[in-house]
Amino acid sequence: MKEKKLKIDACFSPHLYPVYKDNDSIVVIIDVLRATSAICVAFEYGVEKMIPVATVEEAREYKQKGFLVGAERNGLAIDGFDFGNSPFHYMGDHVKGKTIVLTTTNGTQAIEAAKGAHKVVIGSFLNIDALCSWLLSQNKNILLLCSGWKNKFNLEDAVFAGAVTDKISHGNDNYKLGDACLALMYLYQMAKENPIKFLSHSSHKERLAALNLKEDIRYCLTPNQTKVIPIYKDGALVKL
Ligand code: 3SL
Repeated sequence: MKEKKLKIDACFSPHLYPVYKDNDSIVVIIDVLRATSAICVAFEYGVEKMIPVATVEEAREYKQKGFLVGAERNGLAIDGFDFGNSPFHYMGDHVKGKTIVLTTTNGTQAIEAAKGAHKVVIGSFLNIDALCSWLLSQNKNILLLCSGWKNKFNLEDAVFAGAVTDKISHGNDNYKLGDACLALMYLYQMAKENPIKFLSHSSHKERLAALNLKEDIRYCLTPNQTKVIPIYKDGALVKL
């Protein structure tokens, strides 16, 4: 008898997550520009725990209780908090051993949507190879959840989901690819020669470039800066 294949699929926005969700998939949260990149950097620099929250109000309550808090909306750090959403804000000894609360426009919304899943992990170009090796070792269905922009499709998360699909399925026919991640894999194959150029007209890249965040973009698109894989457990992200 033929062995049943594992599934890998992609979901274009948190809003669509209820359509794709099942009880058995590992969900990879993707917000390449910039939340999941910033989270990977924070763990690389030794943060102990990150508490993702969906709203600025919740973030403010944590701040009032004395927590360190990162808060971003529409690409801008919000006044009165300790960090924004740039990976560079989380580089250095100041995050080591700390618990940091984080709210962002899209990334923490995707975590919120998926938090009841079997396992929820954080993906970015910065940890892509470590993430793919770990996913392969788990022998489970995979759902790539793109944070998008305010529940709409975005190109950079789509390209990353395509890259993960490509790496996982290359020479490996244990996985059955859903149409969404098949489409994103073809997209990645067009983008991979020069992802920065491919994304040059994408809405979020233009938005961040207008905010003078070109260095953030370049860094967030640089593969394999870390081997850490943040995982969601008991209401917080911790290092796997
Ligand atoms: O929405 C998010 O989570 C952010 O990554 C958006 S931004 O890169 O800070 O604009």
